[in-house]
Amino acid sequence: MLATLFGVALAHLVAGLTDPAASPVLAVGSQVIDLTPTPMKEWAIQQFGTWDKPILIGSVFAGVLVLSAVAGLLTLRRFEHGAGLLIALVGLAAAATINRPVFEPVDLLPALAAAVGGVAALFWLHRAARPAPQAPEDAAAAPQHVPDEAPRASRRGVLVAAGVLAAAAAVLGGAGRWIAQQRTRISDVDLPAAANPAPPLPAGLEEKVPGISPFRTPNGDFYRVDTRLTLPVIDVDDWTLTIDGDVEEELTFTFEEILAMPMVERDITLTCVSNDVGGEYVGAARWLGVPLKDLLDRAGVGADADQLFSTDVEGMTISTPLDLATDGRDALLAVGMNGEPLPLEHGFPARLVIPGLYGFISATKWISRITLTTYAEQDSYWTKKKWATDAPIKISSRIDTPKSLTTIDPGDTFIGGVAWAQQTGGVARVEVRVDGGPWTEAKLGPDGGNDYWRQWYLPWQAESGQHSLAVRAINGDGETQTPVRMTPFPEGSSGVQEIVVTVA
Ligand SMILES: Nc1nc2c(c(=O)[nH]1)N[C@H]1C(S)=C(S)[C@@H](COP(=O)(O)O)O[C@H]1N2
Ligand SMILES: [Mo]
Repeated sequence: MLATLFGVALAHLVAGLTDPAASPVLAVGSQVIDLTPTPMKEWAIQQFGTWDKPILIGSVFAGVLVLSAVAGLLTLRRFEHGAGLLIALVGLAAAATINRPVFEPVDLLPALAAAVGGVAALFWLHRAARPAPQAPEDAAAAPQHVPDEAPRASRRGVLVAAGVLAAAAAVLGGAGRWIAQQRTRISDVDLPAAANPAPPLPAGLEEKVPGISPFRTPNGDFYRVDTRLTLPVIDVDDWTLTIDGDVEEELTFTFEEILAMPMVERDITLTCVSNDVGGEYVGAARWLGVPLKDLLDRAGVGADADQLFSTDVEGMTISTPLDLATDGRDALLAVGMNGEPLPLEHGFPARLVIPGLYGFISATKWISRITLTTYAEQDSYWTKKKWATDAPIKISSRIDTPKSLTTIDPGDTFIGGVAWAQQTGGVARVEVRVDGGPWTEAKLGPDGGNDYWRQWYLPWQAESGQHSLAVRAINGDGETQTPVRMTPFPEGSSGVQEIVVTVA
């Protein structure tokens, strides 16, 4: 197990220098993600939330360690057998690496490092664990008699070797991570000012209503959803965005060329199709970017396309209905988020942000290509997995405070939260229902525009006992959030959030 740990850590270091996603455990983990059936993936997201990835990586690691223990036992009989099993494990990781959408031969270096490092460490441990060698005559004369000192000496040897390997593994693994992070130089990026800025965002309700989501989500708190287990390494000097397919002229932009285009600033709420009623996968930010229309107009969209098929730097694909992306809404190629370059987690150096559509059909991070094509011709990652291709964000509302299943003090308090209804006139009204009574109109927070969420609150005199609280929103077109429950798959959850709190 130690030998494996060492091999994996050495590989992680090498991956930090080549491509972090080619680190063996992560390559296998990504393969597992891609092979997991959608219902099971949704189940994992519901169960583990944002812990889904650490749990996945932990499980792959645990499996590898169990097999490594078997390799260790085999080594007791014959070194070659244990080493063979380790190499087979590395072979699996290499296969997963080759199977990635973007594969280059250098991506096999981490696996090679894992094999060499793992087997060398195993050999070393194996030797350390062997009884001290006897003089040839002794060994021949009394093979069954092992001197007392020998096992003790070897135990000490194993402990020392184990300690050295564990320490080396920690240093190598940590170094790999650090190197990978250093290679993307986000701080070197200077964002231009917006030619078309957004008005100042009014102060939110967070001062008044403790526990409510802040009107603007800080970048560090913004939810993250993607299929990646590692963040890509991006060199902005090498990064380009290509627009191709059914266009009059195929175009490729450098990051510098993108930054030189006129920028707009927009306040837009982003949410995930996997967000369950009352869930955390929603955030609101001020985005700086180039209108998607400007880029498409330059390339000249052909007559046949009905799909924007975008590809990220790793080959991940996302499809967007062309008619919706170009119907006049503020679809952006964003480079800035809340006054900073996009954080690496959120798509540095550029991503799409399209109001009114769930992120899985609109918000391609680390984007590198936009292909104008048709749904008949090309299926994106989630289309292949039978998720909807046309998925407008449903009218939604969430209770932030009080928290479900908590106990609060009796007396004057607030029920509060956020609601969103993009591309449908925004949130016109929010209503709260206490203990199944009548729907009562809540007070709305400041207006951040129709594509932005709205904070809301209702003063509440909490009396001792158990209470159920429900919320629903009504959009600018007068449409009320449906009470009909739907699961996130295949086109987003629906239903009214109802929570229970105890007042004592
Ligand atoms: N390259 C890439 N972009 C992606 C994804 C992904 O897996 N890969 N996930 C999408 C999904 S499902 C959502 S909800 C949003 C989330 O964006 P965020 O992580 O910045 O909140 O990104 C979208 N863009
Ligand atoms: Mo999503």
